Amino acid sequence: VEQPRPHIAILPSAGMGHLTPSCRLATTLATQGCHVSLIVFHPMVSNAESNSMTTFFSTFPSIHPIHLNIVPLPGPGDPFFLQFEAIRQSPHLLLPLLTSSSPPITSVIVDISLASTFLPAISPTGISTFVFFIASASMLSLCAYFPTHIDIDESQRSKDHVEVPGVGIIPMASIPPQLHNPSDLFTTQFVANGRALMQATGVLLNTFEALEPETLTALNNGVVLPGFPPVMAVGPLKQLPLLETSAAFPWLDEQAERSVVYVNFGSRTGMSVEQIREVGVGLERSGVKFLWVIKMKMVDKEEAQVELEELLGEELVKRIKETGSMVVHGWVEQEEILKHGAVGGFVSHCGWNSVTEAALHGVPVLAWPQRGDQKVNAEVVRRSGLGIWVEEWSWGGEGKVVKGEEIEERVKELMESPALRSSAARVAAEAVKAVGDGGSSEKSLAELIGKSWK
Ligand code: BUP
Repeated sequence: VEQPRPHIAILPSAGMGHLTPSCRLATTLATQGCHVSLIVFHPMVSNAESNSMTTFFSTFPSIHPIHLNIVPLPGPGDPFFLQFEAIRQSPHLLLPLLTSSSPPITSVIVDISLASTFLPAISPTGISTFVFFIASASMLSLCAYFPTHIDIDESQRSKDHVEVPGVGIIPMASIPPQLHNPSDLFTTQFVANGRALMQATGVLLNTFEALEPETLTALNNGVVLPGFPPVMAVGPLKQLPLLETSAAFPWLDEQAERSVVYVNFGSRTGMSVEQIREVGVGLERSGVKFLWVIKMKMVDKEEAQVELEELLGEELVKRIKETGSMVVHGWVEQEEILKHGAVGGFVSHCGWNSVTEAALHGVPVLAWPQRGDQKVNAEVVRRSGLGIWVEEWSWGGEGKVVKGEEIEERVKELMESPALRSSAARVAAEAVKAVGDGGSSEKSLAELIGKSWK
């Protein structure tokens, strides 16, 4: 006789930074014996998303897909935030499927960016709702507390920072730039979702105890916000087994252990051409072999096939080839790279998934946040010992250009510091312990599955 199992539906949001952890959570829960459905809204914004979902469902046939169609909202604006908004307006499409599903759905895990419209819509069905906060615990504390912060009378409230009770001071310069503008679409969603967190049965995080201990304690003890739901740190979530490997690996296989610096500023960088060239100068001057992934556009469909010579200049491209480094203009399988023994450092925008992947594989990080929550994440990187962060370096697209000489110095420090190497290794050991037998993240996962019945 088959044991009864929870049926958990996962509702991700748009963008690889949201889809990737949801897919990882789906397979993790399926491995633990849960029925899992994954809800996908079409059309998707980027090719990376549609390609990854096609591969995902064919690789994991036990995960049940729920496909829904929405009408994209017209611009102007960030295409991913517009997609969040289009999905946020669509709970009515999902509800009939949730309530008629067989076996019956016992709980729904909703991406934070969709919380304020889906939680109240699902609640009357009696199905329990969890929020998947796909960023750091630090960022969760800001999201939870920010509505209280803006409710404080303007004359009483600090203009320089947000002080999150039990967590500390987050300078205004580190919070997502959009939050400085109360009428920005991101800000209105952020505040509404922050308020909605209180309605959840629990909040899931792709982090682990040893990476953000004080923040997790402050959240779970109700210090950040009294009565806050249980926060379950279940990370770092495991990489999905791959069908194909990227072209970079034969090249990596030929490199000496820990000799290569991997450079990737995320899929939505939009770094200026001038800054990209300075990165090239800095990498070259450092004398370290590099694997550098360049993206020019926010959405990969618009990524023109610019010749690297045109972007970086013929001379630099020639020298890169001569010195045996590698530049890729497009998508790579990042975690395959991070776990490769030849990689000794990671220059990263500090998207939260990238941070957790570096943590799991013990790759020291040179943090260079570009936008959104990435400065908050960079602070976690620095505080935990996973890496270094040069706070004065500008956001991407801010206009100020960091010179090649400065980049050179920091890349050398990243690759040569024995203290950094051993502190990153310590973080990795803690990550492995957290997801291992009896580890903190494993226990939180069991707690989530237990609560999914109620
Ligand atoms: Br770029 C890139 N290959 O080339 P984050 C990313 N990834 O596998 P966020 C690749 O996508 P932005 C690539 O390993 C991570 O799992 C990466 O998520 C993978 O970035 C995910 O790091 C990206 O959280 O920013 O915040 O979504 O959209 O700019 O990448």
